[in-house]
Amino acid sequence: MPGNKETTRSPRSTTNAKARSPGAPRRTGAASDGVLRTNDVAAEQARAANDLAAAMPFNATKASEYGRDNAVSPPAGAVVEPAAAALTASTQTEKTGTAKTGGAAVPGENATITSLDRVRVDAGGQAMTTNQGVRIGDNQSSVKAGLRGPALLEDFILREKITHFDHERTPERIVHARGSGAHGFFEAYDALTKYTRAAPFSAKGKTTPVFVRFSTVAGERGSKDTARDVRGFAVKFYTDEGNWDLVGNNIPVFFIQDAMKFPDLVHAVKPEPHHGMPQAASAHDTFWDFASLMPESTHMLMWVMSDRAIPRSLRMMQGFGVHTFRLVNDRGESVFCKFHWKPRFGTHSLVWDEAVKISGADPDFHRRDLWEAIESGDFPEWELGLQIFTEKQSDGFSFDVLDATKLVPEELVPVVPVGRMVLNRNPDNFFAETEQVAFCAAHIIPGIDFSNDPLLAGRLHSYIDTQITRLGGPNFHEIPINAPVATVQNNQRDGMHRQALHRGRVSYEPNSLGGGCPFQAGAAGFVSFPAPVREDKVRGKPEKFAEHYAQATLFFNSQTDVEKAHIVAAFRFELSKVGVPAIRERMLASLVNVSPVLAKAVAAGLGMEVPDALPKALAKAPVPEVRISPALSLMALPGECGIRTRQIAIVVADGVHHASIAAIQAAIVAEGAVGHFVGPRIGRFVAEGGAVIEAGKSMENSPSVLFDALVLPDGAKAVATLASDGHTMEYLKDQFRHCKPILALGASRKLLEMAGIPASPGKDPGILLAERDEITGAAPAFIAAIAAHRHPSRDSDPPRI
Ligand code: HDE
Repeated sequence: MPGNKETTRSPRSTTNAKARSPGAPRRTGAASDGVLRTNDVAAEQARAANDLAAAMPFNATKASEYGRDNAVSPPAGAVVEPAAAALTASTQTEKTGTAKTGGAAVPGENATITSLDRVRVDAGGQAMTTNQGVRIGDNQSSVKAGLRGPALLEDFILREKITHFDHERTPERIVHARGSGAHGFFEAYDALTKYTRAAPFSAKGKTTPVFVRFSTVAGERGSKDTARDVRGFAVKFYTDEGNWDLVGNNIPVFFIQDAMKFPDLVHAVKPEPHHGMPQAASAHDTFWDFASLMPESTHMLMWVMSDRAIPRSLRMMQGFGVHTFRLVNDRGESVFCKFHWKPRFGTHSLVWDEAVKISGADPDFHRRDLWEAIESGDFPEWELGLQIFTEKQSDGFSFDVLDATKLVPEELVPVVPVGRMVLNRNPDNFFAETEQVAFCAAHIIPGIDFSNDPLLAGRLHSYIDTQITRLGGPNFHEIPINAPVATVQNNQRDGMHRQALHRGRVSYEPNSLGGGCPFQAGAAGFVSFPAPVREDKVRGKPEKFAEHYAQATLFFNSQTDVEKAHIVAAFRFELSKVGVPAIRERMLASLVNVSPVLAKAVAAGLGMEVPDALPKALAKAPVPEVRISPALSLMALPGECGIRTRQIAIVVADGVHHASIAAIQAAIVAEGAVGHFVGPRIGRFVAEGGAVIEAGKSMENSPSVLFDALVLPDGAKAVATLASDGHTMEYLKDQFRHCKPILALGASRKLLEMAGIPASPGKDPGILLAERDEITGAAPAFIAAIAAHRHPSRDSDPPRI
């Protein structure tokens, strides 16, 4: 008889691994066993997971799956007790946490914790059950009439399991399908009661919990993160006056002016319907056909062709509410307002060649970056700023503030900082939180109201409507991630998946049988701002909307030379993928209206003549108030975080000089960066003198595009090995081409020569040479070079990437 019926309880793991408290300083790579390792939190967690896995070296109950005796009396499954509860948790960011790790909730940040704790499930120490709570004796085999006989329909355990599996997917979002989310809080700098009675701004220091979801727009749920695309920036504030969703983008304007055109825009940019290509890309005929026939999209096109559309990190991009909103105070007075999120980590972007290569090397690049930053306690942070202006003031602007293809230049109306948002907890479950979260532009609270922006009006309908299909009915607000922390009371009843158990027999109002409850709140509740309406009912647009180019020109002219070169290159790339010459020509004709310099450069890149300018909808445009806006350049926000969270590759091989790479790792780790050891393969390498270094990544599994900077090691033997490895030259060439910093120690300068990289010290601040005993002197310059992010001076003029 095969099998052993004893339950195998492996001994408690001997690991010393403990849950790292979030916010704790990162460890350096040097461990107690003397092996030098990468210092990132993912590597620490991987080591803890390894201890757990090692405690179960084989499937101890496998042999007990066979034979009649085991079938009628199956053994219990093997169990290993983790050294710490957090080792089996989804996330280490448990500070805002649950009883699962015993962590106390931090006052003020955690109003969502109670509602989410109610549904958090942790399997630690628990037996497996059906959905009816019946304990499952055997999860390995289906029920059969005899060991070799037919499977039986009565097997409710198999049928329940397969049926649930069959329905695991819900429809993905029609746009913004690909996204990543996180929990956090918003903290008001000061009371803003002069302008608004909105709860998050009611008092200095007040905190409101938030859930944020970032997304790309065009690609499907499984598409790459680094597509050239607008990024969604949606924030759900769980305020004590109900949920407020600020559903914005990382670009302050939009392609179209009226909701009527949204399905057309999305159909044009999505994969073409006959063959379903291309995925997550605007570089195809239908998009540019539509865009070139819709001149109001030109301003947005400038942003989308700029490096804003290929951010380095979701943590390094701005967010914008896009539309003009209203703030309303408790006296019923209203001002107009635009919302801005400014990242503390600064605005940084990829370059196109890098984005393309990353999409192959790590399609989850942004999701991973956000996750790891939060896990490591380096919490992403943004400052919320408001542009506040009166309706009367806006009547005098050269553009219409109800037109979502226009921004209000910061030089015209300054951005006033009003608070900060910190993302300090990863979700426990991607589907339950990030996938099921339902944002809605119509979710506003007392103190905030809509303007008459016709694009916004369409959104107010669309979001709830789409959730009914996507989340299976009208009760999606009861899904825990969507449930407000404020009480929900109304007479809506029933519908698919209803959770609330309403008591009593009254579900109407007015009523006397329920004592009149729930009663309308009157002036204490939401009251629409009484904006006067006195015109004819028409299907049309205001005259000012007909001006399509002034702000596209403002944007282009406000960019640095490098940014302009990248915009030219992006138009060149995208239009080169357009197969119909007439569409390319039409788009070029439109660009002539933005800037003849731009049109000429793009035309040259396509081997075309510059056409005549596209006829304008408005012959005589009003004079713009602002002609150059430095705030529109990515360079305006370098950030306050130095090299924190930056990923540095330190290349190693057998025979490296140990002390110098240990010293450079310690120097960058001290500044909050992650120093990854990358070898010709993963695993251990023996340095000169016998010390051991463990490479967590290989040049094959982690190309250099995944890193912000590169260190080449000293050590003759290691350099010889690296020189003979084909990946090394690609590593170097890509780092150089993408204008990222390289530090070559000692003998490794030979590798620079082999790659044709000019290594004359001082000429390029991003290329540094140092001997093995010069690390103390070299480290500050290297750190400064990483903080500068890129060194475009290295590039030819005009820059070619
Ligand atoms: Fe959206 N948009 N949108 N949009 N949008 C959706 O809602 C829509 C627009 C934005 O992380 C959908 O739940 C219409 C502008 C973000 O879950 C849908 C119009 C801006 C997200 C929808 C617009 C946005 C969405 C798809 C024109 C920037 C992702 C699934 C009238 C201010 C939110 C869903 C998340 C998602 C409709 C235009 C931002 C179909 C009709 C302008 C960040 O309802």
